[in-house]
Amino acid sequence: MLELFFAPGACSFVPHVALERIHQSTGVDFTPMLIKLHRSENHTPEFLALNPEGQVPVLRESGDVITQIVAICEHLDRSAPSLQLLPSQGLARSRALSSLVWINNTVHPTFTHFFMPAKFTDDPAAQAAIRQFNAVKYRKHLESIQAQLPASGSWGRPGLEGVGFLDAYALTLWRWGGFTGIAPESLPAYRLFVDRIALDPAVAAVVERERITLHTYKAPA
Ligand SMILES: N[C@@H](CCC(=O)N[C@@H](CS)C(=O)NCC(=O)O)C(=O)O
Repeated sequence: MLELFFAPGACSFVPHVALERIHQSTGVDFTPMLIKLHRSENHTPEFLALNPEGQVPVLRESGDVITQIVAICEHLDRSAPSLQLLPSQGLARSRALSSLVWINNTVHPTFTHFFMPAKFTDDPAAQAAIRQFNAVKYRKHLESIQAQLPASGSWGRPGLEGVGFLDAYALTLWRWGGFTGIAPESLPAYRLFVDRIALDPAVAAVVERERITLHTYKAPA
C-alpha cells in the first residue's frame, strides 16, 4: 500500500506527478492523502508522528515512511526504472540530480523565506524585509531556471518520454512565482514550458486532483 501525504500546490506536487505517471504507465495504485496546511493538519500528533518537521510530502509504503523530496524521488525512480524519472545513466543522471538538489536546497527555501517569514523571525519589520529580499532573489532563480529549460521535451531528460521530477518542480516553482509578483509575460520561455508540461496526462491529472491553477499572478490593481 502506497500513500502520499500532499497539500494542494505544495512541493508534494513533484512526487504526486511521479506517482501518477507510475500509475498511468504500470497500473501501480497509490492513495493521495490530503493535508490542509491552512488548517494546520500538518501539526496534528498523527502527522507529526510521520514527519516531525510537520511538512509534506510524506510517502508511506506498506507502513514505512520516507520524508524529504529528494529521497522520495530517488525511491520512486528506483521503483519504476523504466520511466527514467531521472535519466538512468552517466552524466545526464548526475546533472539532473544536481538540478533537483539545487532546487530543493536553494530555490525552494528562497520561496519559503518569502511565503513563511515567521519561520525565521518573529519581528514583523524583519519579516517584511525577508519577504522583499527573497522575492528579488527568487526571481533571479527563476531566470536561471528559464535559461536551462528546453524548448521541447523534458528538462534534463533529453529524448525521454513523459515528464520527470524536474519538470514537475519547475511547474511548482512557476506557480509560486506568481505569488511573489512575477508577471508571466516577464518570463516568456518559462511560461511556454509550463503550458506545454501541463498537457502531459500525469500532470493534467494531478492539477485536476489538487484543484490548482497554473498561473497565479495577479496584476496590482
Ligand atoms: N526539505 C523538505 C521541504 C518540504 C517543505 O518545504 N514542505 C512545505 C510545503 S512546500 C510544507 O509542508 N510547509 C509547511 C510548514 O513548513 O509548516 C522536503 O524536501 O521535503
